[in-house]
Amino acid sequence: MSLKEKDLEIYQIIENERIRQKYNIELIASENYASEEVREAQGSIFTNKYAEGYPHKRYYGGCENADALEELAINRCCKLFNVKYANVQAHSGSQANMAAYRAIIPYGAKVMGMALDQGGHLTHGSKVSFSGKDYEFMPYYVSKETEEIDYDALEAQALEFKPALIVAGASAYSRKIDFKRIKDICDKVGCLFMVDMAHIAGLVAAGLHQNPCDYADIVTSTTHKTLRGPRGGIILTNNEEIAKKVNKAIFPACQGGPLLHVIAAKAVCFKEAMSDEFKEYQKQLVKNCAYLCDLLKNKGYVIVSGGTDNHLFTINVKKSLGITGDVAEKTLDKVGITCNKNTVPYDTEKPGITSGIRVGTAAVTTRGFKEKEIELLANFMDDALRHYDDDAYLEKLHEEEKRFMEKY
Ligand code: DSN
Repeated sequence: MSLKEKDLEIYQIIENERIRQKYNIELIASENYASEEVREAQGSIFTNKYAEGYPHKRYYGGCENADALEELAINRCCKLFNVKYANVQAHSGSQANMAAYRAIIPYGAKVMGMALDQGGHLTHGSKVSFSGKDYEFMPYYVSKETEEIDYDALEAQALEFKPALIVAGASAYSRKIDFKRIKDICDKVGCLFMVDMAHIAGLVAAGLHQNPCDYADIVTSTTHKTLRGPRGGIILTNNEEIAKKVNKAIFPACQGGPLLHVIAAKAVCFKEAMSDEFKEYQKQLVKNCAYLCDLLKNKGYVIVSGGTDNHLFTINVKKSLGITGDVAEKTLDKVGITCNKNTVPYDTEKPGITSGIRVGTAAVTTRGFKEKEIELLANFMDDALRHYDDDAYLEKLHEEEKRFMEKY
């Protein structure tokens, strides 16, 4: 029997989501459309299997296929990121970060991470996340003038604060991060270096950004953003001792049995990410992002840091149009364009309101958007945002948007 016949309520909700995903223009920078093959692996019978432990060291019988699967996933992951050791069991980016911290620093250790309201991640020291509770985090900031990471200020701060670890990586930062420069700071301070490359993992895999594995002691990532795999996490390192500690930190310290069906999907995603087609996709998504950013700038929008080097940028809608990020997000929602409100550096609005919206092109590029579509998208966005208080107009625009998305 099919799900539709057995459980119509759930079937219907999934179907509604399929329709939403088909007709909406997805601009959330951390989302993407995984391939059918990734979803087939994730929906496979590996969901039935328990396999606590690691390949050939399990606490359950019947793990021969689980071992083959996880070994292949690890090998593909190491090859993709040119790194010696990979843990592919982390259920999410947050859990990857939790295990990474546990592996390399003691409770209460001093850590520096990018300020959340300037583009950092929740798990890089926010007081409402375990990270800000378990460790003594000190945020570092972007320059008020350039809105780019102020590496000199970071260095001065680090020399004074003397952290045990500096974390790099962001969820809303549109510029290339100079991992080498931060590694030099870590060496001066005598501390460890961790990179959370969740947002740019696809760009790193395609060789478009510095590979943090060349500089950091430990690298974490999710697999579902620009990497376009299933939702999940990975932890990478070139250091054998750290690798051993990471494995123990994931299991049994932070997690139980691995999600083998997700590991199967991760392995499929790693293979896809080694292809020429994937490299072309990454180049196109960066091109689309820069083009969309330029078009909006030419229409008078103020972009945080003035531009983008990756798959996302943040529009300061308050400076651009005098509206909040919350109003902008809701307005775009009304015309079928999905994005998220986002703080801008030194924001005066609360995190639930914000002065900005974050825009990413990973998902629309997967849908086949190129220059022509990006031009139409910029026009849609501009038209909608300038009519934020005209629901009748927005409704008309939404109908147009749906007809447009029919083709992709
Ligand atoms: N919350 C995710 C994002 O949208 O970027 C990861 O930080």
